[in-house]
Amino acid sequence: MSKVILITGATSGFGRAIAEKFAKEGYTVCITGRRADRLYALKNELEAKYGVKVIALTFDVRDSKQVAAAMDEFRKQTDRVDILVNNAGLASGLSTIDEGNLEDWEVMIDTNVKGLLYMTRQIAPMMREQTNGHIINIGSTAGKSVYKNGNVYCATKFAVDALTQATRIDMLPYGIKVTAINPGMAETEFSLVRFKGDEERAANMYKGVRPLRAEDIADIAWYCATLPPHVCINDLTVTCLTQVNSVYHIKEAERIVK
Ligand code: NDP
Ligand code: 8X3
Repeated sequence: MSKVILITGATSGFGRAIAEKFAKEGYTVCITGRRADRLYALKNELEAKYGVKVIALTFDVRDSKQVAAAMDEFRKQTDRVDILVNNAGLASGLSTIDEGNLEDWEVMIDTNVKGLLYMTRQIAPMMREQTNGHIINIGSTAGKSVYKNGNVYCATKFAVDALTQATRIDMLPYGIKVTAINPGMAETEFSLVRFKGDEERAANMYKGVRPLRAEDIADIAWYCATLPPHVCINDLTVTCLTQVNSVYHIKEAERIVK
């Protein structure tokens, strides 16, 4: 029987790349997100390309009832789960606290923190029953150090860091691995979403930089997921070559090359 991975936010960016990587390696892949058209296009593509089973579930991670209904459907389609990747997330806006937009705050907190919790609450008991499984939370360098105007987004990623540590403690007796992958700058739809569709502003973020690609994160997730049973990466921070942390990076042109 093939192994099963469940990925939130698989309609673009890291989640999509992780779905492709694990499908290619023969996993049954459960892809989720709100955009049904993209989800079903990806399901068809992966099934045709790799001959694996793909379960597509359309729901909003912010809604605990939708999450519960989708996970009921997931359990109808498979009786096990090997990996949960809590990836769905976003930044919305970039401003100082005193000028922050309350709706942006709600969206980030509800998606990045509460969505991750709702999913974990549904899937951790399955893993506990199996006494086996791996939860991979996508954090961020923004969850390690705070940057100017990053306030609430950073706070949600600090929360992901805390919840990853807490989940590892709670799941320890059951042999469940819990890993945080904390990427730095990566060119996905992240900035387009943060800047609400402003393509020029989004593209500007990566001007003169060679950022991480979604496929880099997929390869790292694969590495973390395929270590021997007794080995667990707890926390992994990864940036492109010219980034130190969420505060400091240089442009490619500033790099000294012989
Ligand atoms: P993308 O915008 O490309 O992908 C985000 C994914 O999350 C989409 O599939 C989107 O699907 C899904 N999503 C967002 N909101 C919801 C929701 N309410 N319910 C269900 N799914 C949702 O960005 P990335 O791939 O870059 O982001 C993935 C994760 O990586 C996020 O947690 C982000 O914070 C984190 N990250 C990103 C970095 C970067 O620089 N790109 C660096 C560090 C961390 P849909 O819209 O269809 O619902
Ligand atoms: C995304 C990376 O630096 O834009 O988490 O916050 S950053």
